[in-house]
Amino acid sequence: MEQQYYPFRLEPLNYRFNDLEPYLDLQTVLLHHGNHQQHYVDELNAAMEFWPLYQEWSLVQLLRNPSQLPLKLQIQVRQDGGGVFNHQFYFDSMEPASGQQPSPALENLIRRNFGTMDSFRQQFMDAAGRVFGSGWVWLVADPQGRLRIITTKEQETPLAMNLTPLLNADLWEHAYYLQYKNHRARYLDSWWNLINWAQVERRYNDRVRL
Ligand code: MN3
Repeated sequence: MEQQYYPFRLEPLNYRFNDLEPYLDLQTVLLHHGNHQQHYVDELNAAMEFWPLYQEWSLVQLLRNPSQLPLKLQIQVRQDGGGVFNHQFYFDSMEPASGQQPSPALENLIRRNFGTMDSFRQQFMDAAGRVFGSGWVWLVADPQGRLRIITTKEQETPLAMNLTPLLNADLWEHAYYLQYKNHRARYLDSWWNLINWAQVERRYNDRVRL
């Protein structure tokens, strides 16, 4: 993700709204990007408008250093800044399904950390299943380059935890309810087909520059 600064804007998708079908349908993607993500952008801009001192900070910088912000702004950055970052990261983590697989290098990395690809997938899905209410499941790298699976509540991000996000899945009901109703696990099984593994690998290799 490029560094982004106030005033923030809704980043366009790298694909057409119906390109993720049949795994994510047109209506779901349209609503999620055009309404939900746009809402976070608007709310963040509305909050930042009153804090010229922090308008020079990039979105990542704001999210990495919440304790340096005034309390009122801190809360809004966590909610709306987190919402902007998490959604953009999510949409950037997907691509139209074409049977893409992790490269041998990425697969080795995943095997070193989780045993097998199947075990990684199982652990990721189990973690997602344990999230009660709204939140996110993430693959992250710690400062030593080790991979971990974590979950966050609401719009919290791994950035404030000194972790580098590599992949995330939105577990809020709006991410899947139109198409999958209450079947979160079925949505995640479908979503797995859309993972942009090259992007995940790029993020891992770029992490020192974030
Ligand atoms: Mn969402």
